[in-house]
Amino acid sequence: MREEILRHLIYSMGKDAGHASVYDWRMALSFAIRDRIVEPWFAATKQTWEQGHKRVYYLSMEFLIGRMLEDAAINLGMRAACREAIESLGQDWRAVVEDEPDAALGNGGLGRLAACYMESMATLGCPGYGYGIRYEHGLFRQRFEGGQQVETPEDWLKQRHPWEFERPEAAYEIGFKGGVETRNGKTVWVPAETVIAEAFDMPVIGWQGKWANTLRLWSAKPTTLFDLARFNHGDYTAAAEPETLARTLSRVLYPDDTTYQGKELRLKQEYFLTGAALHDIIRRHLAGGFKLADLAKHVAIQMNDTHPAIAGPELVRILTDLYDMPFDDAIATAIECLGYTNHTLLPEALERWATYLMGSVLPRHMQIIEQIDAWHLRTNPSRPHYVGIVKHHEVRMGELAFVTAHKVNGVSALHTELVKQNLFPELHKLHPDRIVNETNGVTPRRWLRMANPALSHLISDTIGEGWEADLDRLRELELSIEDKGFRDAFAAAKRVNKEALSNWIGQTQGVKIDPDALFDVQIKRIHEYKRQLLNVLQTIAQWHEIRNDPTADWQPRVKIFGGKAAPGYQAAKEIIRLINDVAAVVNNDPYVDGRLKIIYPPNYNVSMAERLIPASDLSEQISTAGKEASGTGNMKFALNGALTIGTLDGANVEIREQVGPENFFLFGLTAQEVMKHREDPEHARHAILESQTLQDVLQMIAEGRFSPDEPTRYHGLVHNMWHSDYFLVASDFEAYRESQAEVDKTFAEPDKWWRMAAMNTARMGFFSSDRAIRGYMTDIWGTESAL
Ligand code: 26V
Repeated sequence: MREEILRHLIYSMGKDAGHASVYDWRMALSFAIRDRIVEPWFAATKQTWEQGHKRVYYLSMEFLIGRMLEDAAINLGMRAACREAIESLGQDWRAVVEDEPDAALGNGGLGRLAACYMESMATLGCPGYGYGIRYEHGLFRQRFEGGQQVETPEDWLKQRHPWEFERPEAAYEIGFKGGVETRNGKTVWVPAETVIAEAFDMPVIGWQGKWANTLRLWSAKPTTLFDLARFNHGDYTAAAEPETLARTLSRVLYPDDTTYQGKELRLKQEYFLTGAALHDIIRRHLAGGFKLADLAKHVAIQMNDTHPAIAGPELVRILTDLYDMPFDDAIATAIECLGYTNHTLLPEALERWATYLMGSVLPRHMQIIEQIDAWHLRTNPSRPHYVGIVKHHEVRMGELAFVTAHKVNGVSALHTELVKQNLFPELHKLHPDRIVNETNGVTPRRWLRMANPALSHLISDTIGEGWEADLDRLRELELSIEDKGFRDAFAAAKRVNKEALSNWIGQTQGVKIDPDALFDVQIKRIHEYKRQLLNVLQTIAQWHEIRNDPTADWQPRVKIFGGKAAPGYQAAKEIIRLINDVAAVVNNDPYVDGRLKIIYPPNYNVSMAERLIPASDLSEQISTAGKEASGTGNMKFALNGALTIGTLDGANVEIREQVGPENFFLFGLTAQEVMKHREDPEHARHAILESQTLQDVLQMIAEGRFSPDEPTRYHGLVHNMWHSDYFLVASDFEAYRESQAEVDKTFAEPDKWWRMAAMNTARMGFFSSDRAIRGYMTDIWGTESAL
């Protein structure tokens, strides 16, 4: 490795060791690692062609990848060798690894899941491609100014990106707008605008380098470079206009996963991804010498939420308009190929496009959507009149995806039931076998082996190697849990991680924290339904109690928050500010004397999660029941030996089943009780009146105790608590507080705590993304491993 790094430093970077920066070293190391990926990558591609394996295509507007260097090194089994080599060259390993910017091409859970699934498909030898957009700017960077979120553009492509290969030969023209004509009896869409989708490929290497797949990201380019006539006239800005316009399509990721907004650019991005992907899929299929009638035998296409749901109409359009297949055969083929994963029930996040917009941007697709809707009604005459794809001048993308897919899946057992009962009850009745459950999973390579070396070594020492690809084997740890030596080692591994985190927080936040304190962590996008507010209200209550009895024996705690708010989501931004305001008061309160600290490092991302999760004692999974489709952070924490305080929501339900109810801090209303509670318009007032503590907390906020410079700052928030409280923070407050008290009590009994923590790790095997992908392969894709 040393030789190869030096070779790349000189010949790929054009630097000699004496003048190389950390960036140069990182590039040289990345290229040296990349060289080892190329061979298995070619081999996998070749085998897929030769053996005619069925291919899976995962279409997603988001891939939240994070850093790639260390992950690739781990999967190739060469992290230690890389580290030795780089250190022998006088460089600091962590500094080199951490020089890499996160590839943040996603908002949160849905995008990170796509990245975990790509890694598991490669690990399992499931021949597959991810298709996405090569956003020039990923998710915005977050700073705090006076406690408030400020967004700045993210710039991950400013430096060279060593993990991608540009493929100028893989390019397709993508059209928009224009009209539909009939020529020689054939329907022809004549677009008014076109752009080129150019492919950039990233290899995705599986565990032990046995298989590699491709993540193909599309970048938008103009069909005509610039207007030469205008340029020659000296009008340089106008000459570059077509270029600027085209590039807009892959310029930035939409940063809002909260509320659906019917923005034309977003619809264009969605079709840009989907159109390019489908052309590529069809080209590859035909190049293999297969017939279009056999498409579904060779191709499975998964739609990650409805964002690529134009795939149904697009496939029908290609098959009918371009290849003369009769409509009924085309729709049958499309349905056979397509699967649709639903990731949210929140009505405000469900996509609906105004028919005038769809008709203007994609006129031919609009016709086909109407045709599909009519066909569905014709073939399902009992369909109620109020059900359909096009209703009230809107195209409902969920219904479209449902009708054009042979399988629709939810992402946890509870969520899937709610998809059946609440989201698509009528369609479910018409197609009772279509909805299936595929509970989410996370890749143990990144989220345990890579992020938590201390615990990984302990696991390998205890049960031997190989658990990374066979996570159910963690159960073997149970045999050691009664062994005091093992529990001490488990606690020691956590302690190492907590010390590292304390140092990092000291350096970056300038706050000193005690590694012996209980580390209580809530990291995720800021959403009202995720109830960071509940957490901060309980924190205030805790602070108040300490102040009232400063000499009592309080369990020291560090409350850590992380997460971004969508730029336009005012309520979420207010919660961020409140957390920071409370932190400023609590962290400097002499009465508290360091026993309660609130830390909110800005710009939470995948890399920060990798730091925080292995160092956590308590995982906050406290959403209003029925609102969190699954959660995946919850899985990463429990796998790393944090205990969960949580509601019966999403995958929490299954985590609790797996680890055992005695190893989980459960509180709060159930999904059914939540619905019942909402029937009482005064539920919040009643709940607040029943809790003196909550009244006190709200009173302090309203009086400006945390915003002395502007006492009225949170009047709106407090008013909303009394009069609306849609997410039932008040109704769950006392239960949450009691549960937190139970946490403190348990943490004070290390013997009990570490038994519970180790049980969590031992029983989390089910939540490997390998298990999830196996489920997709058998239930939805009909594919087998090529290994
Ligand atoms: C919706 C929209 C609306 C249109 C504009 C852009 C945009 C981007 C994303 C979304 C959907 C967000 C849905 C989502 O991330 N769901 C999360 O999916 C996770 C993986 O299944 C799951 O664990 C989380 O519970 C769920 O909130």
